[in-house]
Amino acid sequence: MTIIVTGGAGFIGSNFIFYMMEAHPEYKIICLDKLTYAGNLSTLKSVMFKPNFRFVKLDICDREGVYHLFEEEKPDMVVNFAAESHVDRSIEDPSIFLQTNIIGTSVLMDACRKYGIVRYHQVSTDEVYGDLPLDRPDLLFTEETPIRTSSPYSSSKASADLLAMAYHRTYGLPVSISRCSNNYGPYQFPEKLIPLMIANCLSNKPLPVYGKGLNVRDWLYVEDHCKAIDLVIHKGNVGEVYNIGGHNEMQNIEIVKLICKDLDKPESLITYVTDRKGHDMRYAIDPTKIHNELGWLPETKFADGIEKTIKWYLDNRSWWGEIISGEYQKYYEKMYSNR
Ligand code: NAD
Ligand code: TDX
Repeated sequence: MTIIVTGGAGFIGSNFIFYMMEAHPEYKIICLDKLTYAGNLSTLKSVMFKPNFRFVKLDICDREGVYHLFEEEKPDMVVNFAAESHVDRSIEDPSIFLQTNIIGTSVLMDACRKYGIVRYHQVSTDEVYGDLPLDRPDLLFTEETPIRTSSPYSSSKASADLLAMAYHRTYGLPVSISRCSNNYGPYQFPEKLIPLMIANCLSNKPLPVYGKGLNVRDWLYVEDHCKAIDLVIHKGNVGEVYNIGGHNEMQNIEIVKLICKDLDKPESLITYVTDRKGHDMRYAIDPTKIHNELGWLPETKFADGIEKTIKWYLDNRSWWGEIISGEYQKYYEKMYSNR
């Protein structure tokens, strides 16, 4: 079995590669990644020279390059993680989100049609369902919840999902889609809530909480997400959507306070800043379908997952230290100074 994993130099894609190379040592894994600001080749150093692994620097929008790779490798499956993934960046400038997340997805699926494939899997997000009110804890996103997006990011992801379903219906492409809640764990880029707060705490910098910090996210440890995708691509039905979530809703402010406590830093570092435009209030996934059909359940308790994550950032300062000392500085200044 040969699997192309796109976006494998990013957060979830790299964790998926590590997971798959352990779980299926007989598979060949090809990582296709453009190495944008969010992709980091050093993340893959432990697998880079394994005989059943290949890294290819390529943009998923590059049709000729993608077709050439398919011709060479004849993959059995494609798992598409490649995306522009940060909501705040999409609010600043949507264009690259439309290019990579929509056009890139169509190029990959065209290659799958042209060369034949047993499965194309689209890694999507709970953000395609919009948000839920804070005062209705009984409401959860199911696979039947209508698409109702808020940000350019979520709109681009929803567009890709619609295209994937259309390729299944029109061309019979064996497509599956998973929509996951917020992930956390090792190798997450420090622009996202949890690693940003850990990195700022460790540098005694202010902790910028948007609005009142009451927004709720449903946190899932990244390895549990990887296990779910492994199940969906092997045992899930084509033409189906599977929601993946941790049943672990928490307010942003609770998370930030917990990180302060764990790192023994004062809560006085917390600074309330101007809210994100169009900020979704609450996400909460109902994972009943994947549980009933494929037997998946999240295995990592939040208390254990966050402890492992904080320890990872403490033990791997050079990984994120390099990132925050480069281009990222300019981004941070632009997004957070005078906010
Ligand atoms: P990430 O930003 O950490 O990584 C994205 C990777 O894609 C990077 O390695 C980047 O170089 C690569 N990439 C970007 N544009 C590319 C292009 N045009 N061609 C090839 N490679 C390109 O993202 P992540 O957090 O690991 O998310 C991975 C996927 O999971 C995304 O599709 C995202 O929408 C989805 N998702 C993420 C979360 C989360 O909590 N992080 C939750 C649900 C779904
Ligand atoms: O500095 C911050 N302060 C803050 O209060 C940042 C970066 C975030 N926040 C808030 C905004 C959100 O309510 O924390 C929450 C989480 O923010 P992000 O880490 O940016 O994640 P989110 O916007 O929820 O989206 C994530 O989950 C779904 C991923 O980035 C997406 O790729 C995924 O689809």
